[in-house]
Amino acid sequence: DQELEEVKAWFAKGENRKEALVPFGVAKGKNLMVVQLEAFESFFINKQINGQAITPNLNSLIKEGIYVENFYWQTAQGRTSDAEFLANASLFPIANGSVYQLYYQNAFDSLPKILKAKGYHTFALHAYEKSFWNRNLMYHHYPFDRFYSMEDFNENETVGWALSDKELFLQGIDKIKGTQPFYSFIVGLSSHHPYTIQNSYKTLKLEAGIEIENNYLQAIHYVDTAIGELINKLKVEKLWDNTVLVLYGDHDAGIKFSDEFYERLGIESLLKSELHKKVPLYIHVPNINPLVIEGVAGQIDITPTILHLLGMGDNGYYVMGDNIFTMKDKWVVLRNGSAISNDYYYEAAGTGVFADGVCYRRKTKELTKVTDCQEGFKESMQALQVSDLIIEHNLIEKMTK
Ligand code: GP9
Repeated sequence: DQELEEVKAWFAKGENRKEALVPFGVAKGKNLMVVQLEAFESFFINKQINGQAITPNLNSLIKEGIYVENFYWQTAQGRTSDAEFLANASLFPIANGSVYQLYYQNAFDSLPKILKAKGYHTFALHAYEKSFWNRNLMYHHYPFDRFYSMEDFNENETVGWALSDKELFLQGIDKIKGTQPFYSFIVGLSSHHPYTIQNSYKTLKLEAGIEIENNYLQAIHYVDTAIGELINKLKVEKLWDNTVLVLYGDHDAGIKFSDEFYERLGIESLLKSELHKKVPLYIHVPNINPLVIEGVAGQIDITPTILHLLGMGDNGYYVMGDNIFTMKDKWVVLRNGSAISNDYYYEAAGTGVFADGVCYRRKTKELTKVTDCQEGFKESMQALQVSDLIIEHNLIEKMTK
């Protein structure tokens, strides 16, 4: 009972719909397509190598839509499945193992569940073995009405591990376009470690370098090309003007990049651990002005942000993230106890290169006392504990009975 009260108190904070950067309900009734991109960091966005843009399509999209510049992945051991969970259930992943495997039968106020109750058709699409990360059970439970896995696609083109992201997007849109309004959650795979895509898909001209670094750039560039195909298809199918499209990266590349690599990309940052905790978040909302959001945010904020756009709000739902459009300042808490605010970056002891942890001012990169950070995020850190209580004791089921 005590734990239940603790969790209820946390949710009593309510939501703030005033002074939103984008009006509440601006995309009411529109379709929703959320695309999770594999190992897709953000440091290469708007960067060139040998005079070639690494992500030309994403660079153009950002100029026309909403882009969250300081967006962080919050995954743990469940990697891709954790990112899916953060985005769809707006709770933290567990510290050990994956919610998808250990707690898939729990009750969640998930995005597909909320949207289904409002009349949306819900689809999940990932062209790999359906039982990987226990997706077949978890997707059914979320619930998605239909999960299109590897066996449902024409496997006419392989890039990396499986069907190319381009074919996943093109065939995927053909599967869902007839049933609107839809929420389609698409999980890409072409840029999976070790990034060895087939030679004919490596279209960047690169000088010899460390193989995995070059392969990573080629795979990212390929995925960007597939994003271009996705946008084109949405336009051809007349979906672009009635669909909210969300693109985000699931987690880092897991590569220890060389100094030479940073030089080639013109990246000078001395403290690189923060750089690799960032993934992109791009949102296309039909008929709104472009917007770049500088404030920090994380994957847990995706569902409340979408609910704002669709005019539903997150009031009354057990989602722990914040609506990006009304956030003032916050600490984005990472699963390993590190945290980032607009002013500070804190890396927990032993989680990166600093044995005792590190705290610095993000604008000046000036190192400061670790306690300066710890003082600021005390309350925010409680979120990890609240999320763990919810998941370990299946509290949403108890609270919604
Ligand atoms: C496979 C893919 C694996 O379905 O999701 O991703 P991972 O968790 O290994 O990054």
